[in-house]
Amino acid sequence: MVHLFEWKWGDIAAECERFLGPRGFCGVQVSPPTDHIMSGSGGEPMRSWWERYQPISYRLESRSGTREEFIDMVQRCNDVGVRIYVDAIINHMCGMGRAGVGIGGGEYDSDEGYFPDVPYDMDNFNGCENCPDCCCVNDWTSHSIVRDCRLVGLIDLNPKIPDTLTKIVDYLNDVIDIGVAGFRVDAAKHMWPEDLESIQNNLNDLNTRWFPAGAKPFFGLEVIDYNQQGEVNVHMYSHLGLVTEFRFCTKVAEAVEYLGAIEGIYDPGWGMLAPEEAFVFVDNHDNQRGHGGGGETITHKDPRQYKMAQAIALGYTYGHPRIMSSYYFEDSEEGPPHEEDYTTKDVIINEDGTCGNGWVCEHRWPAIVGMAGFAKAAKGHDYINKLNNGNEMAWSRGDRAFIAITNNGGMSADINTGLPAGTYCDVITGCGTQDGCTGKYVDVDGSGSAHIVIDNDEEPMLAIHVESLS
Ligand code: LM2
Ligand code: CA
Repeated sequence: MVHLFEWKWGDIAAECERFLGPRGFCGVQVSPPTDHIMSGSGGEPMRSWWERYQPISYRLESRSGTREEFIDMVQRCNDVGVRIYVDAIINHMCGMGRAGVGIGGGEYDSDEGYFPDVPYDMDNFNGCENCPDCCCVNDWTSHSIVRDCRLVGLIDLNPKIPDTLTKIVDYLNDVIDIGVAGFRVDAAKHMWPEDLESIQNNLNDLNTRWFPAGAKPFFGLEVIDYNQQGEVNVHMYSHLGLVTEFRFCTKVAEAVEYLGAIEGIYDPGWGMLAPEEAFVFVDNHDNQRGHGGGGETITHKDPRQYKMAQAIALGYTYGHPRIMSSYYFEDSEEGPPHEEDYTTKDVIINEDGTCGNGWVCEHRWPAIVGMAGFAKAAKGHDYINKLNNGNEMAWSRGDRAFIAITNNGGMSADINTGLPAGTYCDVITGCGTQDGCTGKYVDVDGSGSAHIVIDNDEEPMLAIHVESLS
């Protein structure tokens, strides 16, 4: 899955057809599709990315486009086998003290609980009775304060009220019927697991135009858990879907510094989720800019480390990986690349396949696309250690895939790859074009052995898999 953060629906549709489908990507996480506030009042940043985390209605009109454009994107992506996952903001609406008209035309006044377009009124929200002082989340060890009070002052929905549950379910069913495959649930930690379960129990099956009868939506639940004593933790949600594992970001950063740490990525002692329960990423839209609890995070700003981290995330066996696709930013609050009037700029694709107009498109970096193919080919196949010299590692995934990675400036060794004999294309340096292998060739002999050479310290990996047989 790739998160096309802040992309417009038309650009996503085009990307599904011209790139993601052909390259075997499974799905796209899209930015929140609903009507939202426009930030910029009282000295706050103009049109920040975070305005989309303050919905004011479930009308599908946002900075990314209209309802028609959303529907068109879902259809076109599904038609080429790429699923759409909606970032669902169902814990809250906008911040207190905000009133006006949303980008999609919905009226709102949070202090009055006035969201007529849904419609919601004050009765749909949690009150302040059980939220001492600020009525906000101010005690992370109180699970009820975390769930029932206002996260950074955002008016908090109460899905235990039947009408609130219905409204949330109607919104999710609307996009399910359009053809989305599931959800990333924002701030799931701030919702009671049993409420999420009630929501799930009321959802429609996926649209049978693209999915088998009876298929249920995917859930990726956002729970930030750094193993703090007494706090809400990821295990409380793992029966409801995949759960974000933020400690993976720290672990992968450690592994980039010292490769031998790869085998310690899954650390039950840290309270981490079991591998098959975890939704993982090198960075996400929050921690790449110091939001959402921070932590040491590697981003596109350090390309060498980032490519290594993605090779580990996509090559190792911990969790279900999501790739971040960003826009360039200086300030942590700034919104996507925009025109004078703040409409989001188109994603331009350059001659060489990179993106223009301020879009980073990490998912198009050859080493990362190559590793996405590796992950797909290797999925479900065991990690088999082939070499562990501390800062020089190599492993296979069953007899399907093999990767070598070094932090020693280069590598030259004969290694048993575990793969069938043949000539493979290294997916880090090439492959992936219609004209065949554009990178290094690797000859695997009848015993599975190959001479592995890594000579570019900017991309100190080599990876081959059964689908990169040339
Ligand atoms: C999340 N996790 O549960 C995200 O990790 C987090 O980044 C989101 O906050 C949060 N949920 C709500 O969806 C982001 C951003 C905040 C921003 C909120 C709402 O990190 O800074 O808060 O979205 O847009 C902003 C202002 C904040 C203000 C709040 C309410 O930055 O100062 O609080 O709006 O008006 C008074
Ligand atoms: Ca809540």
